[in-house]
Amino acid sequence: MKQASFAIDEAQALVWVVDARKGVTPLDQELARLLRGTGKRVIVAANKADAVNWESDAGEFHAFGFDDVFGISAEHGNGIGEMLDALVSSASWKLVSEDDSCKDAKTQTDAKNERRELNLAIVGRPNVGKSSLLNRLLGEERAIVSPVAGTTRDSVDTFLQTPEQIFSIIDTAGIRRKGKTTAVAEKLSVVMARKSLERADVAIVVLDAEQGIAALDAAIAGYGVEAGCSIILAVNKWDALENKLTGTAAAFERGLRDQMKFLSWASVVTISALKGQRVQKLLPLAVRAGKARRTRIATSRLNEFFEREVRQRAGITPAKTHGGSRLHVQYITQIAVRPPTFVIFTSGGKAGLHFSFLRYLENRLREEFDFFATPIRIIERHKSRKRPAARSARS
Ligand SMILES: Nc1nc2c(ncn2[C@@H]2O[C@H](COP(=O)(O)OP(=O)(O)OP(=O)(O)O)[C@@H](O)[C@H]2O)c(=O)[nH]1
Ligand SMILES: [Mg+2]
Repeated sequence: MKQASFAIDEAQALVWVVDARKGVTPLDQELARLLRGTGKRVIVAANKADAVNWESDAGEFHAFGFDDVFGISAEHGNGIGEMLDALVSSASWKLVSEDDSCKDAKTQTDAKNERRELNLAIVGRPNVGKSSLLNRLLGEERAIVSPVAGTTRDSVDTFLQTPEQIFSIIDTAGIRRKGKTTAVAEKLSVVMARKSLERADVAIVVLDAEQGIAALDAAIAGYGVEAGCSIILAVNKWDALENKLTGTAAAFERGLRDQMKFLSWASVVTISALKGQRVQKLLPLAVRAGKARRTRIATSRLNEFFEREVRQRAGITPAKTHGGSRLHVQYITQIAVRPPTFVIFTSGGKAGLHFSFLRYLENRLREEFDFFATPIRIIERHKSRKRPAARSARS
């Protein structure tokens, strides 16, 4: 203990390793008090988190009141990157108090922003104008750093620097049609899109206004969501639509949103890569969407929001009553960024938050914290009352 206290004195920040499988023990509570007393920044590393639930396993350790809690597996390496990110990104090495924690989170985002480039993927089915759009973006900005060959032979990353941000833009390679049927080319375009999306923060999904929205567009956009990308829907070839009236764009957008209901939160812009119309809107939107995607909300703020917007509102119930017992929400915490991922801890009743409840919560989270054009994930973590027995059965 003497050695430990010497190490604590010397340290700028403390990484406190707890056992995720055991959960919170009385000794942990004791230690938490001690560590809080040092006034130093404490990062809680909940080790041995299980392979599937490694993020949410850490959740109960939020109860200590430290802002940074990460589920990690020292053995498999899960979660370590996120934890190190948090460790090095903070400019202030003090214990974050309830009031300034949100300000700190914002500073963290800003500091990261300056250093990290934003990975943009331009995806879409064949011939919608992806390459034309990239060329137009580069032409408008006139600030190309250098084109660099991508990791695969098929796509090329281009770096673009604006005063605000460095972008790495992937133009998803087209498939040469020669000898290939349209059906094959379309299938391949999905494969290529998925490859680009894997590395992207923000996806610009290019659509063809002339041809209208196809099932393939929704499939590609869906993979973007699955990959956790922020989504901007760029309705291209707007110049080619004849007889446009004032309401045409709004009507098109309505139809588009109707066909892609799962993307109600995505940003939509009508553009012409050929003529350059509104192309200049894309990068600022991407910056905003990228920022939203890595926003971290302090647990204290989240629960204040939850109390005010969910718990106190009449008529909002998390789930149906089950055998006379009701599901209770204990608290909510954000366990990851890129994209923002939340865990809701529930107890009693039967696990399974209602779909409409989750939707309401997602919408309110979006409004409250400006999660612009980014997917949000919400995970339920249900605790039966007899937790220790369930746990030991697993190990
Ligand atoms: N009218 C009009 N035509 C466009 C626009 N953007 C692209 N095109 C045309 O659409 C065709 C395909 O453009 P590309 O930029 O090669 O499309 P792509 O998505 O990169 O195609 P692949 O790489 O083969 O999948 C070309 O003939 C372009 O001139 C636009 O805004 N308006
Ligand atoms: Mg192309």
